Parts: sequence; structure tokens; C-alpha cells
Amino acid sequence: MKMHPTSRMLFHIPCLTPHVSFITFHVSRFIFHVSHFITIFFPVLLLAQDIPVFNSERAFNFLEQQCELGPRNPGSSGHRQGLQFILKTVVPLADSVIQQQFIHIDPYSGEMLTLTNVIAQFNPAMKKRIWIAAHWDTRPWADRDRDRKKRKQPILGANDGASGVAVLLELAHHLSQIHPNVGVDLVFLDGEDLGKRGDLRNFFIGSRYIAKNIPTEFPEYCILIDMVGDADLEIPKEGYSVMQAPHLVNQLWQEAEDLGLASFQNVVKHTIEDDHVILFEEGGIPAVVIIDFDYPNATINYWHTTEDTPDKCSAESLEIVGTLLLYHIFGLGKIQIKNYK
Ligand code: 1BN
Ligand code: ZN
Repeated sequence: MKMHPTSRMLFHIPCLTPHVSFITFHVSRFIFHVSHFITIFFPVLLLAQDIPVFNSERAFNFLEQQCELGPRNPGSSGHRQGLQFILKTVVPLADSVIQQQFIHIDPYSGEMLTLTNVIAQFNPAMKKRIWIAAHWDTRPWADRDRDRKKRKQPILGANDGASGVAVLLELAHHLSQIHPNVGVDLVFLDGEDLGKRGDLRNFFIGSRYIAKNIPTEFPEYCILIDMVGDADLEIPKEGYSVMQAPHLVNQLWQEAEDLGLASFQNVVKHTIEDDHVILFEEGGIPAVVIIDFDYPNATINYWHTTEDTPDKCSAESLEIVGTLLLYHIFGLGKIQIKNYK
């Protein structure tokens, strides 16, 4: 497995202003460097771990393989196959896999839907844990399609569904080989997109269930990823996340800056109700979302349309988000785990 040399990315030494005499300047610069080495570098060197390199090709393949199953809305054959695809991939990689299966009565049709949250655990014995989550179901209706005739069709969800799962499955490959100093649960949530437009009570069914039935040690925090495959990737901070876990948001966007990931923008642009709000409000878990809501941009929209297909996504976008998560899990992030409430 390829590794990032951790030291290449972590250190930056600020310049001193040249208004002191030559000797004073060099002596003070020496003391400055030595003291910085002791206070910053030494603990980092002790704690730093090699950071695996995200395999963007394999990740994009996970996205395509899900889309080949067709729409994965609950009740469909694609949904049943989507679950089997996730299980088939994570069971050989994870230390343990929990399936949380439950029945949901669809309020619009009265249909009984079987929903399943999947939790792939790494280091399950560790009390200190974080959740990395994504929804795996896709929306039953393309209700924002520009073609009215298509608005009752289910969507393929290359970005809205498959992209987050693809990143999680790629993370599973790395977590199976190198163990970070924290327990990690990859949480695949079902029933995220079951609500009609404007009816938020009927979205986020899987996260409502897991929030009330937490099957792991209580996590320190949760990072949700959603719509991270957009080929034109732009990820501003999200409003609820900033309110729910401001330190975690700042840490993640700082880590993105450390890595030079320019798609992460240090502005709050949208306030979006997603699974992270339910996990926080109903489960008490400090939760944030990494989401590119302008898909592909502020003037064109593929979100909740039949145009949410793999050609609108890219391996590079998955790599950007996956690289940040690997850096967070294996790198400096683990030093800073604390109470995010
Ligand atoms: C995100 C992707 N969401 C659904 N698909 C959550 C959401 C629901 C965002 C309603 C805005 C409105
Ligand atoms: Zn959606």
C-alpha cells in the first residue's frame, strides 16, 4: 500500500521579521526552531502515523457498481441488491458487521418497507469511537427533473447515495489493514430520501432509528458525507454542522487547508437538514455533514433528477473527500479528539 510521508505535509515554519541584528536574529531563530520542535514536532512525531493513499479508481468503481444495480429506493430490487453489495464488500474487511433491520410503513402508499442500517466496525473493543456515515438508499422520485414526465421515476443516485457509500467502502479497505488509535464505525444509513418535497418528517428514517437504538459504544462524534461525487466539487461549511459541532467543523476544514484541498471552502453557504441533524437532535451525537449541495453549480441542477448519473461525478472528487477523511482518521485528527458538544 502506498503511504503519504506524514512529515511532508504537517510542518510549516513561519518567517521572522529581519529588523534585528545578524547574530541576535540567528540565535533567536535557532531558539525559535528548537522550542517549536519540542512543543509541536516532538508530540506529532510520537503520535503521527503513516497515512494511506486513497485509491480513487477503486472508489469510483464502487460508485459505478452500485449504479449498475439501478435505482436503490426501498422496496425495489436494486435496493435489495444494494444491501448485498455493501455486505459483500464490508464483511471480509471489517472486524464485525451489524445489520439493523426494521420495518417502515410508507406513509404515502401504506407499503411495508424493510429498511437496513449497516454498521461496519473497526477496532470494536475500543471505547473511544467515531462514526463516518453516508446514506445508501436512493430517492424514489426524480421530483426536481426538468422534464415533468420523468418526475415519478426513481433516480439512479450516482452522487446522491452511491458517492458516499463508495468513499466509505474505500475507507474500509484501509481500515482493514492499518489500525488508527480510535475505533471507527462506518455507518451505512437507509431510508434517507423517502420524504415528499417539503415533508421533512418522512426523510431520514434510518438515522431516526439508529439515533434511538445506538448499537455501538456511544461515538465521540459523527462525520456524515453526502453528495461528494460531483465532478465540479465545492464544499462550503454547512449551517447546522457549525451549530452542532463547531470545533469539529473547524478542525476538518483546517485539515483540508493543510492538505491543499481547495474544494473545501471556509464559508457557510447552505443550512441543510440531513441525517446529521437527526443524529444530533434525536441521538445527542455531535454530528456534521460534508456535502456539495450545488450539483453541479448554482444555475444547473442534477439533484433529485434522472440526470444524477456517474458521468456527472468523478474519481477525483471522491479522492478529495476520502483523502481528508484518511488524514483525519490516521493523522493529526486523532490527537485532538475531545468533547465536541
Ligand atoms: C440530501 C440529499 N438530502 C436529500 N438528498 C437531504 C435534504 C432533504 C436536503 C430535503 C434538502 C431538503
Ligand atoms: Zn436526495
